[in-house]
Amino acid sequence: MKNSKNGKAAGGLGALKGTWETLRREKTVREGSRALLKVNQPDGFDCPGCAWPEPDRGAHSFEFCENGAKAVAAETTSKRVDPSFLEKYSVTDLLRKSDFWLEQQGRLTHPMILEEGSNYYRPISWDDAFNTIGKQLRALPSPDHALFYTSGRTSNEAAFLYQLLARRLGTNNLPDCSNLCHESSGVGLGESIGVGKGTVQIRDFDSADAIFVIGQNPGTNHPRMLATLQEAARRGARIICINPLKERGLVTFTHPKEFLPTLGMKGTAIATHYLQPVVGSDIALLKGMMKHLLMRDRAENKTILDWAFIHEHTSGFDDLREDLEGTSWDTIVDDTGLSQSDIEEVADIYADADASIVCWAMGITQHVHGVHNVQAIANLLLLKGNIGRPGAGACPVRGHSNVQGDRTMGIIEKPKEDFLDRLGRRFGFDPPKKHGLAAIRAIESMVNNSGQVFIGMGGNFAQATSDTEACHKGLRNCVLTVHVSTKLNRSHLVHGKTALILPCLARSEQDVQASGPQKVTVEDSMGVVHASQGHRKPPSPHLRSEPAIVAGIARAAQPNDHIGWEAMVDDYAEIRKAIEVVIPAFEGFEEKIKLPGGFPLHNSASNREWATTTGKARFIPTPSPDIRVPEGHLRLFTIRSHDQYNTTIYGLDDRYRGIKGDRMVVFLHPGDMKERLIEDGDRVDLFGIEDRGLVRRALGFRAVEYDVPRGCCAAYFPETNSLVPLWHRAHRSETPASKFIPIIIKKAGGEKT
Ligand SMILES: Nc1nc2c(c(=O)[nH]1)N[C@H]1C(S)=C(S)[C@@H](COP(=O)(O)OP(=O)(O)OC[C@H]3O[C@@H](n4cnc5c(=O)[nH]c(N)nc54)[C@H](O)[C@@H]3O)O[C@H]1N2
Ligand SMILES: Nc1nc2c(c(=O)[nH]1)N[C@H]1C(S)=C(S)[C@@H](COP(=O)(O)OP(=O)(O)OC[C@H]3O[C@@H](n4cnc5c(=O)[nH]c(N)nc54)[C@H](O)[C@@H]3O)O[C@H]1N2
Ligand SMILES: [Mo]
Repeated sequence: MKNSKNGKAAGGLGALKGTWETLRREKTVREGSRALLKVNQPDGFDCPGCAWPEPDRGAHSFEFCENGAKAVAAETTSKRVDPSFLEKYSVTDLLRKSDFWLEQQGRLTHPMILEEGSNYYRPISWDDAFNTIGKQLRALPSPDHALFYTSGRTSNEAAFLYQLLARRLGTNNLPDCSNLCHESSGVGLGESIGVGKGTVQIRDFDSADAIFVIGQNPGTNHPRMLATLQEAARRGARIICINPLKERGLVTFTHPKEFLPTLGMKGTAIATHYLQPVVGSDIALLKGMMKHLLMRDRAENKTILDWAFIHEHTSGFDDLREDLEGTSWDTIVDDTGLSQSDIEEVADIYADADASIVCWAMGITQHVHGVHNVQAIANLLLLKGNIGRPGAGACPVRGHSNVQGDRTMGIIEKPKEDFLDRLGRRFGFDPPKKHGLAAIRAIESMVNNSGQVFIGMGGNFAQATSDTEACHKGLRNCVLTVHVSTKLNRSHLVHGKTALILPCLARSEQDVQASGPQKVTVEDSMGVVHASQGHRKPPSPHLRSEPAIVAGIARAAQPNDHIGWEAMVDDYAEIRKAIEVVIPAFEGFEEKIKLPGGFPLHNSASNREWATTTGKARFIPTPSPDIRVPEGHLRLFTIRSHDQYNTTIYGLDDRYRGIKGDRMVVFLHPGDMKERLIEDGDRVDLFGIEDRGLVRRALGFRAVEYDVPRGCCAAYFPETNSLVPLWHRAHRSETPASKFIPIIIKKAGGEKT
């Protein structure tokens, strides 16, 4: 098959070239390269790329990562979106531009307002901007008409102040990007093992015998993880990838650091086994593996499962066994499209490994049955006691660099009562108890005119969520939309009656407040908290830090309030003192972040303490979902290209998948193409779920023959978000099911592009 035979190793020279081209395009070769030397260093700033931890943070080792470099280049760009730019382009002009073009225009420099009826943003002073927001917030019939969205780049300090602002005003409406991302992991693990986070540390990868990577594409999205997998592969660990699409980064990899010395050598093979199940069939596959474990355990005198662990630490084993016995191999083979022997082969590796880690990401969480997907993984781990011991555990790999920390800080629409009690006691008020709205419900509230003020702490809500049309309608219904941003994006253009852009400092920039230069803290995917400090001169003297912006809004909304916002902004150590009191596990915060590698937060499951309803780790049977689609339909899953960071489009190539200069592509199985008389390169249109008489569509894609299972196809987000209705979301976690969208593909006129 054409594109998948593009067999070079991931990483290597391509990664070095990709970085160089981005630095050049952003006109930041000098600045950007200098900033790169401070990424993830003990005295430097946390990489804004992803949440994968650093192997040895204390040790001044230069960790190269192409996508981290692109994120830094995007921040350090010498281009600017200043008042003269926004005088030249009206909002209507900008709406016609692509997301790629918007991103290319550079850093925002001034607070800007779009007044009711106007088509142009104009500069506004910070005081006037805050007063505009304060006035609208005060005018709401109830604080529950305001929505406070967070994207996961926000620091712990900013996130803590932001949730305090929402709650002090009286609402728990704190939708955030985890609602679109790992929410299914949080809900699933919370019920199974009593903590919604992963249980491994980076050092566990040094001693795992088997590492499963399910529904994740680290070559593009967590490139530093490939270095970890490379080391594991070299010492002989088995690496089993489960992914409908053959991702090149999981097949072979050359570390860019090693490229020059090893010039001409082949990369390291990463996957020892690569299974390509039908999209959405992971539960069936995992159940197949577990059936095989049970079978072998019976045949081999109870030596396969960890019986001591099961007896001492778990509940619900009999229910799980019954569910597995009731699931036939025929159904499993039918659902997954794999053979029983393929599944048994990887089950044997798991059975014979002393310690196994299971990693996963969006291929698991973004399904209607996303929570059960996660619980099936937990069941598999628990059967062999693979939680709470070295070399083993659950590893949901987070996306945004501080998405996990934001949650720890209280960015959640359903806060726990003890958290609210401590927050109320520390700040002398009664926080609201009524649960608030998560992301998709926030859209629904804006569509029906209940949500009236939308404030985005980072992110690009208009493009990141499902049902683009509904989301845009909702945002346009608002009386006020506000975005705290570094770069221009579509959420600034799909606006409420009045709109504000509040430009903020980025990670790599120096943040000076009354008490001097400040540092902030973040938490990585493995629950390690550490400091981050920018050193670069900000791109404009008018930028403010995220904590200062939150405090500015708070002051304007409640001018005479007793909360000491100024003191906390003057010296962020004061924010950390408050965090220490409100959030358990942060005792001695200020001292602990002086440690170069930071400090790990207590994780009860890693210590085999089970904060679940039964007081034990729970086996939770997962019914096999119906993954059939109507006749003639394909299962579309939406993915990221190598040149994007979520809605931020850095470029139009997807190097590992062999795509150049085009994002409007759909990856198809040759059999599905033939059946529809579609040839590689043909133009096709995608038609989504029929929804109250409306057929959703995404038009003008190019068909690309690819190594995906029959009946499945893939395309990039956000271009395909219009195909996902708001109600097409996971049970309980409510994450949009953007990895399983039943669609019809039709040839558009048949001409080649
Ligand atoms: N460069 C870069 N880095 C990023 C991001 C970015 O956009 N660009 N985004 C960040 C964020 S916020 C996140 S959450 C992470 C996302 O990281 P990933 O989860 O790796 O991102 P996706 O592109 O959504 O890839 C999902 C993978 O799951 C596979 N998949 C799809 N459906 C299924 C299924 O049903 N079963 C299985 N087993 N696999 C399936 C797809 O083929 C794909 O390889 O990356 C973070 N890092
Ligand atoms: N179909 C489909 N949809 C998806 C997904 C999918 O796989 N498929 N993935 C989902 C996932 S996992 C996620 S996490 C969401 C992402 O959703 P979001 O987090 O809302 O989106 P991003 O694209 O990451 O946000 C980019 C914007 O953040 C701003 N920004 C960048 N750095 C900073 C900073 O330091 N501070 C501030 N204040 N702003 C900053 C910039 O203005 C930039 O334009 O998208 C989701 N949507
Ligand atoms: Mo994410």
